[in-house]
Amino acid sequence: MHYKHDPKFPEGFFWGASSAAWQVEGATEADGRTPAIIDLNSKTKKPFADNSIAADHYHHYKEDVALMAECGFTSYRFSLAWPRIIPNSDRKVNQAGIDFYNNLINELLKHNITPIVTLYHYDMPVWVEEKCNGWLDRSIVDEFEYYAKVCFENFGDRVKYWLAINEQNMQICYGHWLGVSKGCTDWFRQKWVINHNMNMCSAKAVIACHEMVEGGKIGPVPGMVPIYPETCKPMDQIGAMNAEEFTEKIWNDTNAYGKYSNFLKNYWKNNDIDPGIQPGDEELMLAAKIDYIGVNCYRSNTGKDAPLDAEEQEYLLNKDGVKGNLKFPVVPGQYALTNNPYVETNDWDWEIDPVSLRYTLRYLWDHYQLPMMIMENGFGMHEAKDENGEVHDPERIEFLRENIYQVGLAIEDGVEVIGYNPWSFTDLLSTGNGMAKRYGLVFIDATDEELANAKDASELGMKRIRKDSFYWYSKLIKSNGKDW
Ligand code: BGP
Repeated sequence: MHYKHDPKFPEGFFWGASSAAWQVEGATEADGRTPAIIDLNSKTKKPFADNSIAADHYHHYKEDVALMAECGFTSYRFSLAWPRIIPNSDRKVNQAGIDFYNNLINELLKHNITPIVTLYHYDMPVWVEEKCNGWLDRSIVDEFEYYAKVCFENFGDRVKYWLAINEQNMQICYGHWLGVSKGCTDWFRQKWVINHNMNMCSAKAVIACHEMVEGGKIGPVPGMVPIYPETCKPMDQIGAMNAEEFTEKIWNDTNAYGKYSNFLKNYWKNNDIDPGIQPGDEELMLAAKIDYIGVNCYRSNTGKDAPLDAEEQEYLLNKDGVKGNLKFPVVPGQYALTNNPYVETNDWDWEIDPVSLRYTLRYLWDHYQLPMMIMENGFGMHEAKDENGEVHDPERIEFLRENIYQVGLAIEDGVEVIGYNPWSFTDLLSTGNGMAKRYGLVFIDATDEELANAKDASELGMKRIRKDSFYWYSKLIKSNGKDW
């Protein structure tokens, strides 16, 4: 790739990385934390994704923050574990959970690293699932609002950037995969009730944040996978638009405009779907004005027409890292996703397409004109130490360099981007592939087998090893994006 010019990043641009509690913390039984639904999901899938140790960040947070500071971070995006903060249905706040996050936040601030906090990243307490039937019962809204308020009250004096619910669109699109559909008897229809309940939770959190956090900013964090049409055949363009609507646009429109689009309302009407909107809900959504959009974007997809008589195919994600195992979805009458011959793929069949990040930023800016901060972007790969105990990851450096370059171009295009937080700082558990799919700038010296067999983290060293990408990223961010 030839760089025509050096992209310029604004002064004060946030450079950091990203994580989520259940994927990085471990210590699932420590200091009063109770089980989360994702713990159980992991255990029933296979031991590899068992999160009881993960990267053991819970016990290594000081060392991890020191490494972030050494790298030159100015931001760090992480999530709070709801079952650490409110472990039981009596709603009693667990001081030990508050202390852990206070310590982490204070440690970050000591090193001038701005905390960016996600309220919810897939770890609903089991007690909430039992009480509210997951996201299905409307009572979830009260529980979530209460939890959000506890977080704002305890951390809002120091945390000014908040995110409500991670990748709500992906949770609805892939509800079976992420455990959201548990308890549903008619997922086709009930997912829209769940979606509406999630919107109510977000709206309550947005409003409470503005009321309780001085100078607080809050937004959504959609999982963006931009869709290119496969050909210039007019119906492929409509297929691509449909794919975009049903995988991301419906959610972005709702978040940005505070109301459901005609596209979605007509879809509900035509399919006899009642999302459970109650009096006052639409006013609440409209009043919940988001301040910015957190953007997760790793790749693109390609869409085409799927006629009404096409054979339906469920989206089968590649869960084992053997190329070719992914199966694209076909939704008769709406769209099909398909292979893009112009981009390479990684071992999980994810398109390697840095231009898609510029495309996403341009697209979101054109539609919504809200500032954006990248909250996830990164390269998952099989990795191990070499014989010298070092980890060389030229593919990741290449991926990050090209993606950051595209962010720079988007900024030149006039898009307001305020930060870049790739996934992830240390290695952590991939959603479905544990440590077999690593993303970190820092290697965690533990394999899935070791994590599965160890009684607890103290049996393993959990040593942190800086990868080559750590040094490369450090130079880049210390020069505010000039030193490639
Ligand atoms: C995002 C999630 C993250 C993370 C990432 C990578 O959708 O917000 O939690 O897991 O994807 O995905 P995976 O771990 O499946 O490679």
